Amino acid sequence: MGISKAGSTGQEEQNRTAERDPRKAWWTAARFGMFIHWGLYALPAQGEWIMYAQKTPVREYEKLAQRFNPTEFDAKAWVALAKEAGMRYIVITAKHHDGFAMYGSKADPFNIVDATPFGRDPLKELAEACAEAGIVLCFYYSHVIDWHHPHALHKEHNNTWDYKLEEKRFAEYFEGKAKPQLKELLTEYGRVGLLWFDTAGGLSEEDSKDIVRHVRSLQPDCLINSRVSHFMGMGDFVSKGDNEIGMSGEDTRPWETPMTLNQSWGYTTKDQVWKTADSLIKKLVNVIGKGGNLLLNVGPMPQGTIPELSAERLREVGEWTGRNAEAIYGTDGSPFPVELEWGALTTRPGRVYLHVHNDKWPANGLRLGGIRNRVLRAYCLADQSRTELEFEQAYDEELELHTLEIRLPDEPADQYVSVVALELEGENDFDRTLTQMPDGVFQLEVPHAKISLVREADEEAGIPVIRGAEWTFKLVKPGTYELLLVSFKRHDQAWNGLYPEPILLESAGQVIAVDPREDLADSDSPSCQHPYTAVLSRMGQFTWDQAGVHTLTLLSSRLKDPAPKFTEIWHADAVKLRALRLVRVDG
Ligand code: FHN
Repeated sequence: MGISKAGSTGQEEQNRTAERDPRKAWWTAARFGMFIHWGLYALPAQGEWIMYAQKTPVREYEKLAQRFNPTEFDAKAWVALAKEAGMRYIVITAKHHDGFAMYGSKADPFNIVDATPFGRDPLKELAEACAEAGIVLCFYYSHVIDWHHPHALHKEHNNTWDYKLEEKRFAEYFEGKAKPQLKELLTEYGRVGLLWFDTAGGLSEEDSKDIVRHVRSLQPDCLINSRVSHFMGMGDFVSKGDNEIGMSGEDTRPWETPMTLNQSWGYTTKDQVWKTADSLIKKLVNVIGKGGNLLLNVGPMPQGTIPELSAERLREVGEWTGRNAEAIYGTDGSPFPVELEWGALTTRPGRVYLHVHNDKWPANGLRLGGIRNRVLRAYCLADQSRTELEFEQAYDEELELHTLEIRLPDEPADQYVSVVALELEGENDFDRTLTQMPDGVFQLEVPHAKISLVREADEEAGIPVIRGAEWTFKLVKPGTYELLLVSFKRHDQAWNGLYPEPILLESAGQVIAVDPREDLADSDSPSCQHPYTAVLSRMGQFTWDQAGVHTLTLLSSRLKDPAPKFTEIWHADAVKLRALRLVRVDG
């Protein structure tokens, strides 16, 4: 018996060997960064889309600049807060969609130095403070949307109240403002770690490549995020959708999740839905456990300070990251292609770190499959005295499975998430096949399936393209399992119609066809959040009498082309088919 890799896509293997590009090494090691959305929109305090939402005429919006005087801005204090939180880089909006440059731009007078009573250049001050503190400074630049410039042209979100679409000449904006401003940012602020582009809707492939070339010619080591273009594969790393946490094995390139602390980016007094430190830490470990970075946002106020509700959360997260730095920075994600019900897992040579959620603390011990090395020692990272934990390793010859059982202390050792460190003998040697963990639910995630085309679309008959996902997996505990479809549903969508036809499941001669319903909402999922909710749909039951390797197929029109040429991140899907969860009926 034996399966060579997770599913049969080879995706996980690609991840492991993916991109050991030295240009990206600082970024992949950093794991945690601060996003800052700050601009004139802080004054009306209703988020960064206020100009568009209210169709504020350019001449009116410009008046905000006359009142923008953030005298309490202290670059060192911002950088110190990022550092205290455990963040290793800062990405700040040099220019957002309103077209206002938050630095002294010679290319366009609509900027903080020339148009406000403040007259200072916060990006210069941040560049100095970052260099001093060893934090990498990076810039967000809205390269397509610009509601101030008469010739900026986006696929959808344009200033049509001041300017006529048909009179727009995109090149005048692109060559006259966007590229010159990027040149300023890349030549006057020292090393720029990365440029974070956004909302590329409508940008041609040629113009996207032009921007990439432009950046590379000015600072070859400056990284570029994927939102520079909607054509796949551009840039150095993938920015997931806003607040979107990927599935294990989903991305073959380094990736990050841009995330809000509440539900907004720019400062707003309206949104008071704040994530707790507990939930932030769980999301952080979920992201790094899948090998990603977390870029967590703050929206500073008009006077130049970071809202205290944000700062206090970041400080609390920082206490945790400080104690657990070893398990965060420079680590790799989990080698096991499964969501772990009790938390997350990171590794580095000779070490495995188990990030166990305190509210799932397994009083009767934690069991894990797949570590082939001999474990030398186990202890809680937060335990200063490093008291050794008892553990036992075993090998099941029939199943070809290495297992480890650790006896944990009665009480969690840290706040919110407690990290258990394992010291390994020799080079890390993990079983990366899709194998059921000894405890908890077992999820078959879509990226670990082999996706194939089952039926072409018939547009006339209104039949969508149907794809099949086939998982090959090792079941450790035979028995009867309840099957739950895991979907992420956008908050503004009604469920009806999201799955246009019944989903077909087949394994070991058992077949089920079900119209998925919105049976349960998993509101506490660390891998999901606003604007999505994790929804579970009961699909029925399958019984597997034998442990060992099985296959399961799922047919649905909601399965995506695994290698699209183009994607429109802006139009985030109404529903994302994430996984099939297997829950053992008899415990
Ligand atoms: O429209 C922007 C939004 O204002 C914010 O900057 C986010 C951050 O990822 N990006 C765009 C929407 O995806």
